[in-house]
Amino acid sequence: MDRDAIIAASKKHDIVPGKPYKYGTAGFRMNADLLEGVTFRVGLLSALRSRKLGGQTIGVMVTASHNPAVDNGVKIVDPLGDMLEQEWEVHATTLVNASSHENLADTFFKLAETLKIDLKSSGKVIAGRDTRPSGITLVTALADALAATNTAFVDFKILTTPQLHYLTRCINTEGTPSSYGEVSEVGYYNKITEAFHRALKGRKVTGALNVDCANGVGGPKLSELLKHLDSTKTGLEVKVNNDDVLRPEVLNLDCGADFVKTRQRAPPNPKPAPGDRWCSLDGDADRLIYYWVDPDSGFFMFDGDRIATLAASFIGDLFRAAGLDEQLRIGVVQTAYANGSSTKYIEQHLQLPVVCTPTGVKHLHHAACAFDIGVYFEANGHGTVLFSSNAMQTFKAKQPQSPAQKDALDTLSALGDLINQTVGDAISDMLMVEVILAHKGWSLRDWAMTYQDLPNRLVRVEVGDKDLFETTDAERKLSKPVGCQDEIDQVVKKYTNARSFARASGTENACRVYAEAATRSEADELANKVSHIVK
Ligand code: NG1
Ligand code: ZN
Repeated sequence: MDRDAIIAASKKHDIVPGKPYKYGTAGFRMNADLLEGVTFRVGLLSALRSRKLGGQTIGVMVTASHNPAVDNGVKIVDPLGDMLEQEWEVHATTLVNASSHENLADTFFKLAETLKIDLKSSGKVIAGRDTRPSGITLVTALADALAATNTAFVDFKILTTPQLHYLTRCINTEGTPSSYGEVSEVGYYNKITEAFHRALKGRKVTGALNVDCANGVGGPKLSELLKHLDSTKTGLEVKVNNDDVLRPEVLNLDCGADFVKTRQRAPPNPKPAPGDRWCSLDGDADRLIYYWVDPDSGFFMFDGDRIATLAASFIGDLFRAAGLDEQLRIGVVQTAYANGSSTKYIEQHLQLPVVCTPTGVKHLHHAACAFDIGVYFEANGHGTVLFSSNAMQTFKAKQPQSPAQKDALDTLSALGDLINQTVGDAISDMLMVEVILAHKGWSLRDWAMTYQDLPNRLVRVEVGDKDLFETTDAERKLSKPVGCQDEIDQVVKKYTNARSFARASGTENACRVYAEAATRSEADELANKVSHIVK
């Protein structure tokens, strides 16, 4: 590999000095103007990563998800479609913070030496980007880094984040017994829609579904997927809304899953009519929130916790019907942001174990792998259901003792193919929800009745230095600043069924305070008081 070539290419993609570049929960994410040099350097790192893993293909996704249109981000996807290994996040940060083009080249070769990477071997990287116009410049910077390091590169252009994860896994498993699917966007649609038809087992979805696509990449991709669905067979009639990707400024603006979850209301446009079924995707289509306007009681939201409980309850029923409940283990993984009522419902009503992990999908994903079936969702609607290969094999190998058992085993198999196994996927999760509601014969009202959320409030608190805040116990307690947690505990004690915690955000320069309590006013008051403690 040629040092001069790396330096020459780097000079075309200068880095803005003096910024705190850190590979966080969402990779590098910030104003797009700061990202060109960062993305070039991420290209260098992915070239190393691919070679370290014996030439397997690494994915790079350029997106800032639910953040405003002026932002962008870049993150690395490991060969099986999971997030970049944690140890390498540190290498990414080191490389991106190199002080000059020459220092960058030195850091690159030093990393290769320390990590015992054979730079003469071959490497391959693929990329995808959301609909942000800045993505084009960033992918060009990435491509230049890969050219300078003789790394094969395929640009899949505009994709949802979960599609890029899917493609990464497909490429690396192609031609093996664990092949994940055809390496193309059409392959993704074929796999999911075939599994959706199969999972319904002749049942029909009732009622049209309106989808708010946040004016992001989910809009055109959902429209593409719908071409592969036969609504006369499935009954699923989808109306695609907020799919304007030609005006970048409207991306995530007053719409999308993040808007609905944080404002706890429907997007103003188009206004949902009472009784209509709605769901929202976020800007890169990896988060999903359902909602409807109850003709009597008004807006009602089904967030990640609701989706997790729905999936866990259905799969639990299928396990019993298939006679697998003694043999395979289902578990649910949540974060501290999960509503206390959902946790109670899973543990006490569904009788399933719940594990709490720190925020960030990589933590949830990892914990979910410990179960035969691991259901994981962040409250914000990002999540999926992981099926172990042992579970998938068991569904196929087990001899059914009755038609009902066969039905359950077939449905489980189909769900394993329908649900994206690499990462949370709003489109695939949406079809999963539709399958479950069709099987249960449930309306959104039935789903809403399963448990009652505790009123809650999430507040963003500006602090001088968020790094002063350190947590323990899966982020449920502050270990630093010393004394802060005691003050929080004292306040929480004064409220009924209350819980509150504070932590530094991993994606923004602020702290977040979460509070829940028996009533709306108590939850608000508690959130306020804890915010004052943190400030
Ligand atoms: P931070 O900023 O660390 O709270 C936010 C979300 C996470 C996760 C990441 C990545 C909340 C409270 N936090 O993390 O759940 O999705 O962004 O996008 O929603
Ligand atoms: Zn997202």
